[in-house]
Amino acid sequence: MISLVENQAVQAELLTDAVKLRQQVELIVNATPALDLHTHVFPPEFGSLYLSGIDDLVTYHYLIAETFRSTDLTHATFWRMTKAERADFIWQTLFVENTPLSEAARGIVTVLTAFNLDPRAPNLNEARAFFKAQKPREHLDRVLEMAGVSEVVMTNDPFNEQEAQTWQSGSVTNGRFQASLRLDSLLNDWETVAETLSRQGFQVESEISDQTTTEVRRYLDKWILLMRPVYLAVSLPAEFKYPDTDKCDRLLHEVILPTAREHGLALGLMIGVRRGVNPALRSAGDGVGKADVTVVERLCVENPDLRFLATFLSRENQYELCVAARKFNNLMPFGCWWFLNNPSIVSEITQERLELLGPSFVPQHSDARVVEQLIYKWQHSRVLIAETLSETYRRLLESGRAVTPKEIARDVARMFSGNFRDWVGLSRGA
Ligand code: RAT
Ligand code: ZN
Repeated sequence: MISLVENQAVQAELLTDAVKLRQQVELIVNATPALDLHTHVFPPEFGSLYLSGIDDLVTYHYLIAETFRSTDLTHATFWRMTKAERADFIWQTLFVENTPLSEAARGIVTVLTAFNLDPRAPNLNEARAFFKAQKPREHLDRVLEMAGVSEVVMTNDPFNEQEAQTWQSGSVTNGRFQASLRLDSLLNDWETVAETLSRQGFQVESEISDQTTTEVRRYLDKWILLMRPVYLAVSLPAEFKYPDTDKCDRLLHEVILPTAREHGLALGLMIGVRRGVNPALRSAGDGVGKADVTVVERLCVENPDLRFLATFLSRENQYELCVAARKFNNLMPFGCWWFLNNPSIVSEITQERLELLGPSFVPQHSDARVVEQLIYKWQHSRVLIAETLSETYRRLLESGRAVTPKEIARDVARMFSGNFRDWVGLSRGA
């Protein structure tokens, strides 16, 4: 990363020239470390959950969905292939027979270029050899450095057996990987969870009795102690209502909100997914739906002592989320989630948020699953955030208020990490 000019006089200089202003914004955005508040990456101690290298990159579920738009291959045949065969097939389809124009495909090109690998290669041999030669821990350090990411927040599911075993083995030590306790199974698939909890010796029933809520609470307390999450998180369907009359609502009211309160944990809400729209695509088969932003307003008004992080999947919900955040200072909008993480939409959402909220939001998270994705997701986002921010400062300059490099650095640091750290009570050590 480029180091910032430390000189006090330069830091305090008023940037009255639009070209110089833009250069400074780019420099500062590129040099400011980001705390990535929502990812699906794991450090190497999680064994096969640590995803890295060309086969994991090319078989990203975003690219699997795109591949089926350019092939006649059946889903069943594709799923019968090994991971390496799938990667070869996707490479051939999206990168050799077609031009990698989509954002997820361009991301692969950015990663290959970052490691001096040929993005026009006829096959994956060179890339495979390169990634195979890397030592996981050193490679991870290098990737985080290249991505300009100081810390990442994982998505941690205690109902995933492999993950649970790693936590229980006591081998989780990597300080740059923070945990977030994911509640999807609990809130969206209660019947399965009730069976699992019973097997683990918790006295729960399918019906949500007082004993059941006490036991679920005991389960969560145990995992909070083990994982030390920086927040609780859940993704919710587009149809999510609050309040409601279903089991999800009872668990939310009687277990999740009290747990967040008593542990002083923020609750992350990711709303608007429609799971399994096309089951034949498996993990690539989820879709989007327009949700109701007033659910978040109600959660905020009823729980003024709790802090909520929120992101919506539908483009149509973004403006309403900004307006809700203007009304509730216990609501922190974050990121351009999943199908929104495309240049045109990231620019639009970032501008909308700056106009309505100033610097009081978190512009981006990566949602990376494979560590090297951090490189492209942050590189692409930084370009867009710098552009939008420059334009915002330029308008301010036109109105008669120039900014200094010091002020820009303060704003960017706030958006890239400070807002989140303050929200969840993470120290500013990194
Ligand atoms: O963006 C993604 O990778 C999605 O598959 C989901 O993981 C989503 O981000 C989620 O956290 O549910
Ligand atoms: Zn995610």
